[in-house]
Amino acid sequence: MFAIFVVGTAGSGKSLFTGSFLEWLKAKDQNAITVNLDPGASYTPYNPDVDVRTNIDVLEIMNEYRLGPNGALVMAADQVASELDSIQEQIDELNPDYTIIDTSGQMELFAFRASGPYIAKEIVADNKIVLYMFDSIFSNNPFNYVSNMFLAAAVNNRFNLPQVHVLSKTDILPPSKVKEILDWSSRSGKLEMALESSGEATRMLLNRDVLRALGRLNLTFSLLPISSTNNGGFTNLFAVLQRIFMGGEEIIKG
Ligand SMILES: Nc1nc2c(ncn2[C@@H]2O[C@H](COP(=O)(O)OP(=O)(O)OP(=O)(O)O)[C@@H](O)[C@H]2O)c(=O)[nH]1
Ligand SMILES: [Mg+2]
Repeated sequence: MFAIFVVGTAGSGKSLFTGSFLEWLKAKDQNAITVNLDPGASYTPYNPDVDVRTNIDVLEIMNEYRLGPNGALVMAADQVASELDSIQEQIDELNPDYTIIDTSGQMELFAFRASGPYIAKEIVADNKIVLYMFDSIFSNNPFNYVSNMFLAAAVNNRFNLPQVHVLSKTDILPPSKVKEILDWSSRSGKLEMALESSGEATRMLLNRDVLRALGRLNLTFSLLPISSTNNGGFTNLFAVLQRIFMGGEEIIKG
């Protein structure tokens, strides 16, 4: 089984991708399922095969422990760890080849508390990857793009799994803008030039240093462009996943 943990900033397109990629895989006769690990989701654009909300109810936590919405979400995220056996059992029963795992809306609840990395480590799978989403809209200027690289590096540091990076919602931006972001992702010189042409000297220097530090650690991120509304880029993404599946290849290093 190939487990794909979909991680990204709030609203970056994790849930829609989970649903669209599931349907795409099924249309290709692949045996795929979805797992919702986001206890705070009130709606998911797919019907999860396995769902933490069955046993974890954020509203109930708010009432029982007299917590506000954020405190309850934190507690709910921590409770996800105790669901591991049940999640594993349900996945095993379905016996899929691909398991797409949608994670918390607020990325820090999944990536930076203990339960997310614990679940990712303990779930039994032949291959596991983190699929990190760069939101097209958020990554649309060079400063935000560098921040997103930094977040992707932090996620990699937490999970220590092969990480694939996608640029989501590419249908929203004009093709020339998509190309510009893809150029930043494949050629850090282009990104430095974009930072420099901003005219914001102090901010530029800070971001350029962050970018160079990531480069020195070999953490550069080649982005695969996708769209979950028209399935753009899914064929290419699937080919990359299959290469990892076959070869155990790690592609954090761009
Ligand atoms: N046009 C377009 N819209 C998208 C795409 N992917 C997601 N969206 C929209 O972006 C918004 C957020 O998408 P979600 O899939 O809910 O994002 P998410 O990361 O799961 O969000 P949270 O779980 O709330 O953090 C929704 O309105 C989606 O319809 C895409 O590829 N193209
Ligand atoms: Mg979501």
